[in-house]
Amino acid sequence: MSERTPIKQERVLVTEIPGPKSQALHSRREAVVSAGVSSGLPSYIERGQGAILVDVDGNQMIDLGSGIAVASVGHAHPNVAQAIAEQAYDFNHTCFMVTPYEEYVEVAEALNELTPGTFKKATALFNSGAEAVENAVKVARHATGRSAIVVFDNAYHGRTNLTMALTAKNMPYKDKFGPFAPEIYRVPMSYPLRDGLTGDEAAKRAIESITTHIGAEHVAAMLIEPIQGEGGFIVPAPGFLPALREWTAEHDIVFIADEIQTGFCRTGQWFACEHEGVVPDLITTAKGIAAGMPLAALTGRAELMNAVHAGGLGGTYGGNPVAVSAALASIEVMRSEHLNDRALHIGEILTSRLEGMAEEFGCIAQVRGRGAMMAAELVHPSTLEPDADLAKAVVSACGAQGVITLSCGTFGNVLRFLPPLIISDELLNEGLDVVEAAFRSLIA
Ligand code: PLZ
Repeated sequence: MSERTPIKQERVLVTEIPGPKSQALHSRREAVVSAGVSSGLPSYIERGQGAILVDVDGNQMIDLGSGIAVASVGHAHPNVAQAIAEQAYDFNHTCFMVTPYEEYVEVAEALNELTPGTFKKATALFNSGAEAVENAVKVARHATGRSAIVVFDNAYHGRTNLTMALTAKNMPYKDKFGPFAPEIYRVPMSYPLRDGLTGDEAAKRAIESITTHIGAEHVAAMLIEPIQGEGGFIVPAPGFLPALREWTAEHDIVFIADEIQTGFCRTGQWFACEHEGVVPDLITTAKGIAAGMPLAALTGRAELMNAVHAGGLGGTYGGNPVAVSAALASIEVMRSEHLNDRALHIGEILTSRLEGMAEEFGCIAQVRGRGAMMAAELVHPSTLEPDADLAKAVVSACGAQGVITLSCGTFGNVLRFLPPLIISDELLNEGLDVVEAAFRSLIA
């Protein structure tokens, strides 16, 4: 394994992207893979290291998406790769519900310590973000005996039946996939660019909606992403989250922070809630936790987590030994390589470069985000009318030049950046040069 040649951290284009081998693989795939699963950039990947992905044609691409905020410690980090390999040789599976193992317990200890809140906590492990969210709802309903769940405009929480119901956007997530789970209520989010409200005003609006339409006493939980991810990297106005946290506490409503995209150093804190000192009752994590191994967690107040009867939570693979070993190695890398500081530094570069582009190109209405979770919202100049076509065109022009970027947003008009937190300034700036050139060529 260690005999592999290191991948130089540089962009190298040897063919068009996608190249001929990728194109051939793509035809093969189209014959056998469900058309319901699509790929943004159909360049087939052979290897990756750090912030570079190498495709089957030998193109080295700069990854500014980290596989949607997952490869935070970089691709194939040697410590993580070694932990995975060693665990694979020890054992791959027992099912924690059948016979347990220490690494699961260690991950629970780490999560209970790292997540906000000094109270006694407990953790349960799962396979995917959606599963962690589903279990958060199960725990909140079980512990409170109430059924209503409050979610927000633009929210994204997953693709399973319950989490589709929790997710806001119809296309592509929900269209014709219903009927959906009941007792889910959507209220307005704070979206400073589009509603112009302060955090307090936006919180008041949301609370009024809950009080009028549901009644606080029926609400089991309020579920919120501290910075909305798929919905458009929407950072609520300051004070919005603290006001909701306070109100939910007054009404014994479980406050659940979905930190699946924002967690694990992504925003320059272990968890994005910490930027405003918000302490959730329950917190869901996944993605960055295990550098790409499927692992998700639900962590929170012990009295809630332990209210559930024995055997009420679980699953065959949840907290798989290889995945938890990868998580322990990843958390150690985050600590030893000071990835919170790196995320803040990356955020400064992204902000100044994107602000520069906003000055030059009238199509950027706002640059926002925190740390290494930054975005530019694209509009038709001098209006707030979303320009989804431009976002799509920029992503595709960057892809063709070997830079992987992502779009998001309720209106599909947000260009987002989620680079691996170990990316060098040089490589990040080179990626952003390509983004800037894409804007220049498309706007002309
Ligand atoms: N909660 C906040 O960001 C996953 C989804 C990509 P899973 N986001 C990427 C797509 O189109 O499927 C996500 C998230 C937040 C929950 C989830 C769901 O996590 O691991 O994809 O189930």
